[in-house]
Amino acid sequence: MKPFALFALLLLFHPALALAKPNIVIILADDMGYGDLQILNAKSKIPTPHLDALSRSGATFLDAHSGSAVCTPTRYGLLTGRYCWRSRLKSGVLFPPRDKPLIEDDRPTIASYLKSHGYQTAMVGKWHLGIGWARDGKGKVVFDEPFTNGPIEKGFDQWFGIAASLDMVPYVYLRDHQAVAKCTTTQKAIGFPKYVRAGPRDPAFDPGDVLDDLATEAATFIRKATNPKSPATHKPYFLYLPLTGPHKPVWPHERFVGKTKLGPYGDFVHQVDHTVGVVLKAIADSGQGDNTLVIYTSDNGSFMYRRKEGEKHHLADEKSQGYRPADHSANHHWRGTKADVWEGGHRVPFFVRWETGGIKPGTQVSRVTCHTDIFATVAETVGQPVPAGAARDSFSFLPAARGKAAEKPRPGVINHSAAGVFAIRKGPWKLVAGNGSGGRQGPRGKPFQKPYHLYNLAEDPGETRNLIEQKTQIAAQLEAELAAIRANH
Ligand SMILES: [Ca+2]
Repeated sequence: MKPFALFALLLLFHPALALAKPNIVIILADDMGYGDLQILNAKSKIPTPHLDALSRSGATFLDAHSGSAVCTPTRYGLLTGRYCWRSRLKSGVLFPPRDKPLIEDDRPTIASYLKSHGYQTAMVGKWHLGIGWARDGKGKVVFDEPFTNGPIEKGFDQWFGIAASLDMVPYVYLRDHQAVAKCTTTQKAIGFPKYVRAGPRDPAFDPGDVLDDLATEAATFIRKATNPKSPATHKPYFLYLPLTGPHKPVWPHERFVGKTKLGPYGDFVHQVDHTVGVVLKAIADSGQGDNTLVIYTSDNGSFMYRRKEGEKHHLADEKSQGYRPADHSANHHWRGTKADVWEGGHRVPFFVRWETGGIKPGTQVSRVTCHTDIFATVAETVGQPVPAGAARDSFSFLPAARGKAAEKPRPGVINHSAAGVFAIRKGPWKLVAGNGSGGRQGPRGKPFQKPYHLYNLAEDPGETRNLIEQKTQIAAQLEAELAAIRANH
């Protein structure tokens, strides 16, 4: 045999040699705030050792943003590299089973892209992008029958998880194209913290077990995908792991209850950290951890409010959905909360680790980044181009994670609130094209209603001094760029 042919054969059959492309793991927490993590908020009393260690072992993006301040649109933007406000969903989230699948039929996703480049692709966790449920003769959704147009149709070889948020129907696990059990009971509505809506439920489904079940499923997938005896092992893997917490229901497993002094929410954040630790251990145990790109982030800010002295708060009454700043600042010093166009709505934890990819431990990145950028980053990681017309709002942050300057500046990052208020970020400047939060904090205001807001986040991170009257030229430039990005389909 000629030496070249022998080398080619070795590449084919020797997993360590053939695995030039890295494994890719994206872990997306649900509603975890920037201030929930000790590595980002030194005053936080919630132990988050696994996430703190992940941050230290790679690049920490200090100015990263979810594509939206709520669940569904962020997930659309992350998976497609395209802002969700370009889709049919202009505000709010999908509600199952009413709403039809959101990702357009021919739209590439990170999963379909990686599958086309030879990856094993798995999703474990919360979908919340709509499912094509089966319907009876009267058009009523039947959760027990096989469904279509879920994660499998969007590029995942396999899926285990839940349809939408953990406080939404149906309360049953779904695997690939079918529920794992029948919903033979009805869940009654429960108030905060264990908030759930009423609806169909598998009697064996326990919200307190979900984070553990997702961790077990993810670890099992990683073990199988990297098993040297498996015929698929020569393929790298992609795991998308959207966790269900610390979103409501705030329902920590009993072994975490009381582990922090910050009530159920603190205990639940601590459990999310533990859950990530289980998955990181599986990655390390696979022996392929160094060549695994791990991205950890959250889909929007925390829903916990700031309480003033004298107001009800979570430590005095766990039914209260807010902390006094002296106890905990779930969204750190950022203004507002989940759903808002203010920083608290979408400034999120963002850690990127890839040791053999040249990302050095302890790297801190100040570049403004958005979840939509993950698609182009993944493409650069794999070394293959983004398909024509795909991921139009995606700009690779891999050079920044490697501590290098980008070849060209990123266009402004668009922030979008639950009610559809736009903002644009460029350098230190943020223009809000509306007259309020567009979310939960008052005044809520309306999209494109004046007076607009302009802030210099370098000098005023808390968005307290509106400079719209003083800096008219900067405001006009940002307004023009926002209009150009929105018009450029
Ligand atoms: Ca969320």
